[in-house]
Amino acid sequence: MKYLDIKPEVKEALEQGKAVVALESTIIAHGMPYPKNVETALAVEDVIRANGAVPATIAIIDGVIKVGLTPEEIEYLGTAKGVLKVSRRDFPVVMAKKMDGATTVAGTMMAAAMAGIKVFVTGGIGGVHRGAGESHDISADLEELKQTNVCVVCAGVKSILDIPGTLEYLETKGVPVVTCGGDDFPAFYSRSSGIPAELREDDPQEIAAMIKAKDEMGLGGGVLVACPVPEEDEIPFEKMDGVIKEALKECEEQGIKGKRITPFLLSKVKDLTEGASLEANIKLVLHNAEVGAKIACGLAK
Ligand code: PSU
Ligand code: MN
Repeated sequence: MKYLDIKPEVKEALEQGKAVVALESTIIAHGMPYPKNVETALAVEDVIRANGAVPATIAIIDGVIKVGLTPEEIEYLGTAKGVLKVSRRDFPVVMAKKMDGATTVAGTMMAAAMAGIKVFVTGGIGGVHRGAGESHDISADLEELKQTNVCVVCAGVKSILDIPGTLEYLETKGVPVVTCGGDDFPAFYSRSSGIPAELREDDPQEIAAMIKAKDEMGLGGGVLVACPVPEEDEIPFEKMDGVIKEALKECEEQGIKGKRITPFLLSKVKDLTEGASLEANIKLVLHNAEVGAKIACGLAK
């Protein structure tokens, strides 16, 4: 496919049935300030390699989906202006107009599936927004998890969203949700969202076995693995609560709508916590990378 360019190292690993882990680029272009964004992206790739898998960071450059970026391309994305946030509905225009794009969870899942990558590591996914009953604001990430066969490893869902609503939606769509390393479904910065996990499995090999069983049954769609942030890096739920209420209030006051809502809330939270959230964010992604690489190795066996 002329829109897909798989880096030689990644292509070779896939052909040989080796473990490959996809990584997203929204976190580089929109999620963290320079130079932490580039440093983190490279450090995450190192963790994937140290755990026996090949990293494939995914983004769109000049209207081509790059599966596996060079360090120079990561640096470019981390500094370039005007990089679009690309979810499923944005691909056609970005390809046709040969634009640059950072892929969301939904966008990265699509690209990973096209390349034949089964595991994808990120920080947090989008979900059902608070007040979605009125606004119908439900992230395309959830629909993608329903239809695209990729395992997404994250640190749960930020409480800028309606977390119970997000879990209900995933259940309705038939998406298996596994918590790895804690009794409760995690809330990104905080180890617990207050909602007990329906399914806890701490062994990445067992998670790989579930994914294999799902594939052997011919069930489509993804799997969501949620790993609580390491204890020493967490920001307690109560502490984040005030920050998130403030961010939601400003979002409403400023009349932010559509695809701009999530980036607005994320950057507000970052400002209000004065950098503490950034450190937690980096640590949780590195942790997810370790779990994701182990699952990918389990699948490659
Ligand atoms: N939530 C986070 N961090 C993120 C995102 C969400 O905690 O970086 C980004 C991801 O790229 C996700 C996207 O796929 O936001 C969801 O945006 P929306 O709500 O507009 O679908
Ligand atoms: Mn939305």
